[in-house]
Amino acid sequence: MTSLTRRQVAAGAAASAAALSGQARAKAPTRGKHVLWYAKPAVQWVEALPIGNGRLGAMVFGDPWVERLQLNEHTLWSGGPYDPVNPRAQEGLGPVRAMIAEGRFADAEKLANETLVATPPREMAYQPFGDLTVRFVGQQGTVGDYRRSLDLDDAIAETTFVVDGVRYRRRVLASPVDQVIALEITASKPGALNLDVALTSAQTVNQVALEGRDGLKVFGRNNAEGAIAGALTFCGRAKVVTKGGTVNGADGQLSVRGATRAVVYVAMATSYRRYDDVGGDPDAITRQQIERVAAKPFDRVARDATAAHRALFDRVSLDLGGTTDPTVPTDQRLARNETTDDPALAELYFQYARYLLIACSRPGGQAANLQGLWNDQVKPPWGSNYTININTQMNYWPAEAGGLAECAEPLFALIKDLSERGAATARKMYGARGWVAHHNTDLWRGTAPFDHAKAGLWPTGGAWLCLHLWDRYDYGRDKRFLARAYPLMRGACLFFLDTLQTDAATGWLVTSPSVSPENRHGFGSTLCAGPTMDMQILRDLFDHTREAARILDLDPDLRADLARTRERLAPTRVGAQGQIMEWKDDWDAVAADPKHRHVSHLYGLFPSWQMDPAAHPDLAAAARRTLETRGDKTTGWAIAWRINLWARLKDGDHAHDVLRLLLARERTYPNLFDAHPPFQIDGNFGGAAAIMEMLVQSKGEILDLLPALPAAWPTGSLRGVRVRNAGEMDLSWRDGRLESVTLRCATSDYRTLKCGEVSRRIFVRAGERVTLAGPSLQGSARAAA
Ligand code: FUC
Repeated sequence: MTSLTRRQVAAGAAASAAALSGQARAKAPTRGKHVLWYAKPAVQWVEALPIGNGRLGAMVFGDPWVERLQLNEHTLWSGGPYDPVNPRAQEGLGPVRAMIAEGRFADAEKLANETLVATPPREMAYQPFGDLTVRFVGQQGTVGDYRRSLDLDDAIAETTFVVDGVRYRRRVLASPVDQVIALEITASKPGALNLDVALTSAQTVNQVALEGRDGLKVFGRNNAEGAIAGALTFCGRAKVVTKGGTVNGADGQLSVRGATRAVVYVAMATSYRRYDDVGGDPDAITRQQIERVAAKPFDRVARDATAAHRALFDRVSLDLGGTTDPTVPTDQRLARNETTDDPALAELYFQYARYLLIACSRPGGQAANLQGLWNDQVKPPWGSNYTININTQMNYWPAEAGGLAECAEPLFALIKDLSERGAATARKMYGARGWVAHHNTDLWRGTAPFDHAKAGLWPTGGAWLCLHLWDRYDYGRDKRFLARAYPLMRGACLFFLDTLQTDAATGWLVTSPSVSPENRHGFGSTLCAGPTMDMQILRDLFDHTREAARILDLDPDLRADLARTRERLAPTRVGAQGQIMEWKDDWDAVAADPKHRHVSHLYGLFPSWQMDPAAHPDLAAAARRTLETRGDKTTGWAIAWRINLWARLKDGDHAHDVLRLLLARERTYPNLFDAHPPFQIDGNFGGAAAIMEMLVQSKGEILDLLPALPAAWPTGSLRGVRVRNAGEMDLSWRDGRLESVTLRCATSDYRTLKCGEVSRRIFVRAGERVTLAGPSLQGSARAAA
């Protein structure tokens, strides 16, 4: 039994954690296998457990004497509506382009910093909302039987322990149904709960007020960011509902005495409505939410929240053949995985990413930022913003295949906003039609080049995001969605039709100014014309937009224009070292950092199919060379990208080796958050996508089964995975060979199933379920789905 004395707690949570570690084994989990659990309270933020409903989030610490819920609300960012376009942009653009064409890259960068980079240069930052603190007063004695867990199936964080023979239990959830965070505290002995409850803000301008006997309210204004004043108001409310005992408010906190059960509900909102509208009424919103939920029994609140979560979460299951030792806490499993491979931990990591995406990105809410929706710092790393030169895109890599298409809705809403704000940027900066977004954006949808030219002056961020619109269509084949997405894709194309430059030496069309994110090419800058990645992104954008226009029977002239322009884009080429050339010229050998974390020029291999080994073995071989040179040891998200790339190269064992780098303490925190370091959630999502990519890849009508199955996962199954052309698949394998595959489709069409050298083309009717057996893909049991 783990134990913790009152005095140790008084010495601080750090001491309590230390006291618990290394003790005899704590209580084993009793529920399903999708559980993160710990034998000690969280001390560091990256030990706390995340819950979220797509709008509200909390990190749960689980200290026995002082529970802390660090709170977030997805629209609480610093600053307000602003236009970051540099007023000197049109004056600087021509000279910067000319300097790049002349090879005067450092001069171009200097001038670009003065004339093209955003004013102010920094985007706004995602903010913490505050804390809910619950102090257990007057408790004495030793803590025993301590356990803190997060059940991914139920979406409930739980802390249990025993003091003086009384069992205490806390359950915390974020309800997408009732739009609150709820903390339930129970004691096994009637009347044993004595609690002080406080609600605080993390913003500078705030006030706390009591509301009646059992309510608290915190309200204020969001922080300014540099010269941009805070334009948002916010309001948070807490309400306590008890069984037994009394509740009273004094000195800005609520006191619960002698209760057997207490439930604290927290509602939070800001006045944000849109990037140009801050007229919401958070006071009215939170009042209504809190009054409504307080009238509902907690058990129903919990049941409804879990049901809403499971409606998404239960769609996909994965079994990699490992077993979970229920006596080993998750942080210890992570440590052990460094020496002994734990397939069940990869499984947990996969499902955790799906849990996180559901928790931080739901229809109607904001897209997942660099930290999803969990952030405790007013100056978070990189503003906890949307970095759209890889990170935001990676957040959504597992959405489609992972059965969470709805969770990508906030991304599509973000792209829509960017297309509106980015149209002004295209016009003012470039004198161009269409829209553009550079490498970063924020709640206010800034689309100018942020930070500094060497990272920010990259015009293809919005174009890359459009791949996700196409993917949504390609997976779901919903023409209404395509009709919604098409204007955004079209606008992205128009910008490039107006701004592509002709390379004097080759006649190719190139982007300029641009960068290959964020790598210096060895000639004094990152600035360049026509980096390989841009050309690859534009090839996809043009192809998908043409195909969308064809399906929707629109814009024949534009289609022809895109086809002509595409043929003139600078090609992806193989350089002197047998590598994919990162730039238009063969500069890789003189690049400043040959091990750079970004592998932008391999976009063509993943997520794109432009270097598909089956269709372009020469390019795939060169991509392998590039990957070998870059190396596998890098930051969290960059490791996750590499796993996907190795999977596309069909090297399952190498992909698995790299996955093990991700699933180690250097790149994963105790709460299984990805460590860039610091925490950045993209690696979680990229890692999950890679696990699926190792097991099934779908391209057009081709479904490649077990394309990169590592020897470490000889037996297992993946059920409910989504494939392109409106398909859903279950597959199982044994001793490294396919056992069976079942396909259910919502469209009637041919599908080619491939497994190693075997391939079989079958017609699957909409609503039908087809099962094929074994690695030879024989038989075809058909039934109504
Ligand atoms: C890009 C990356 C960094 C980091 C940041 C948020 O700039 O190069 O590694 O992930 O985004």
